[in-house]
Amino acid sequence: MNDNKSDKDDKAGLSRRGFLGASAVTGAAVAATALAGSVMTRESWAAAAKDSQLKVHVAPGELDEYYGFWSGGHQGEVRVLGVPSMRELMRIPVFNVDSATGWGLTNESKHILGESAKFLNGDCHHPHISMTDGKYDGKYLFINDKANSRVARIRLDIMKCDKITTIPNVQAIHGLRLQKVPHTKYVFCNAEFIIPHPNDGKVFDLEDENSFTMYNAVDAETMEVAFQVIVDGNLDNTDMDYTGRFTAATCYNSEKAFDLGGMMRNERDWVVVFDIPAVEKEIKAGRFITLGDSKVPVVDGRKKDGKDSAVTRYIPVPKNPHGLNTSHDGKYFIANGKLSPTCSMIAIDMLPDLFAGKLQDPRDVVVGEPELGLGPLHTTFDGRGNAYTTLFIDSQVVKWNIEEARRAYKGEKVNYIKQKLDVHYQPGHLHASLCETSEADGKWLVALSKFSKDRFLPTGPLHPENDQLIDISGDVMKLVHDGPTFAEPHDCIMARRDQIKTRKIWDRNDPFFAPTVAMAKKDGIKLEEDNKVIREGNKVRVYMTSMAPAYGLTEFKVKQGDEVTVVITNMDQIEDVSHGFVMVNHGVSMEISPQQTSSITFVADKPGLHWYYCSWFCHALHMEMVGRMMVEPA
Ligand code: CUK
Ligand code: CUA
Ligand code: CA
Repeated sequence: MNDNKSDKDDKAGLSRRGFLGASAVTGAAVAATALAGSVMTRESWAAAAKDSQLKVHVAPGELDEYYGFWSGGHQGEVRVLGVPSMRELMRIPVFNVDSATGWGLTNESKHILGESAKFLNGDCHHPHISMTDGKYDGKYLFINDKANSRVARIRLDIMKCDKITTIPNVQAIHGLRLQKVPHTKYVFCNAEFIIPHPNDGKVFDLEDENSFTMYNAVDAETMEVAFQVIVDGNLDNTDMDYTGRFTAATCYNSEKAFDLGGMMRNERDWVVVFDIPAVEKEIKAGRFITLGDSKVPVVDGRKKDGKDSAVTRYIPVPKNPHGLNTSHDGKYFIANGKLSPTCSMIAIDMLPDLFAGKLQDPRDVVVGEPELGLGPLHTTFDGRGNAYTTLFIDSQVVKWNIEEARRAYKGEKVNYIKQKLDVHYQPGHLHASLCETSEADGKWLVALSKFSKDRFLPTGPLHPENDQLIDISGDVMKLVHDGPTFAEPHDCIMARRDQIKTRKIWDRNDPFFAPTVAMAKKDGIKLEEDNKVIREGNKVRVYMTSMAPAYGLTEFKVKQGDEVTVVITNMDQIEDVSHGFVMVNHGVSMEISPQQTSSITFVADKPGLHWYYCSWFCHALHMEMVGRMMVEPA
């Protein structure tokens, strides 16, 4: 199967064969169920792929059926792809700095980044689209930043980030999901790592009761943190139900350990379930604390002396679970086993009884625990009663029937495994079209594979990842496309193209550049007409318009050491005529799209003549779209 693998790779156990060999041994125990489905060979899926190639091909001039939003992982951006072509349409810089658009350089983006503009890195994992009545409403996309504990919002009408919030008193925002019904009021996000409180360097022990992490809810409109809930253990992934009452999160570090061995000590970790209206009730009743300088209400969701809190329940599941997915029918929270070959199905309709104290054992709500294969990480749904789970170690996607798995748990002899498809290699997330909504349509599935190994032309030691497109519209999964991606999407989300409505040109009243408009107003400037230089001490503001192929000002004069702010308003009204502004040798670059105002501030620290030019090819005379900054020596 892997003819071009070197012996060296095989010895290191890193080849495809090596991985398979390892799983074949340990997989023997689960072989009874594992082999029940149709196992595809390389030959059979190649043949199957041929059939579906026509479906994937989006001919020149045609448009994709779906928008896909891909996390850019530790690269920090969001990428927009068309599905099924898997062509990259756009990049939305968020936690990174982007030289083309000027994200992280312009005043507008720095205003949005706020305090955290000092960080030039990010690590995003989970992009999710806002919902109304359990369906994507196309308004916003939210994404986490694990690296600097932030949550960002992207406006999908302009496909720009418009708000970023740093979550206080926690470290590493990881799992992130949205309220589905009645609409996305809250963005729920997990702080993964346990830290001491206060984290002032006096205590470093994690076993102390003042060491904990928190579950966080951000108001989707204001992007302010609405509340935090202290939990036992740590938090990995999360999702919400379709009633608006419960959310759930996986915990892999119930041990509160700080090393690998310690985190695997317990036979079981848990899924923690939150009763959101109960949290709101606690806050209303004043039963909360605050931490440090933060005003955010904090509710304690930990067990006290073995007794449950008013807002949480802990459901034991096999050790170190990872993904947490709500089935599209709203019936189950599915916790993915990772170290266990199983997924745990939690019946959401039994949770009210669990909270009401009517159940003997929290495990009573686990109504299915199908054995799927090695390393289940994430699960998605096709709207036809099937679930699809990634098997990291087996390098497969396994398709299984949800209700049959429930019946099997009760002892019935049913073969819930429908198919196992090889993917290449080691998949993390997977995502089916519309799968997080009640409209899951079972057409396309993307498996986000962590290793590409031999699938693409070699690119040196650093390899791309491999996002594979799988046709799930029929009874059999068919692999139809390999998509190389740069570091590391983790997760993606797909919406029907009619669910996303974008603007063609900017609205002059757009809040995105409102602070700049306010500044111009103070300076008595009409942005749409004026080409003027305003001086205030050593601060100089250069206002100009742009219209292909010329800037409103082709020269301006400042003094060495001046802090210069260039504000440009693009008066072009024609779709797609974006201009740029680059001041040579000053690290200055930005985008100004039709009807947009953009601004950037820098110090004119070198005397002499300095050219500026337009960086987006806008006109036959684009090269001539230039000007000069003349800096007089101090
Ligand atoms: S996590 Cu990366 S594969 Cu951050 Cu959603 Cu599971
Ligand atoms: Cu304006 Cu190029
Ligand atoms: Ca553990």
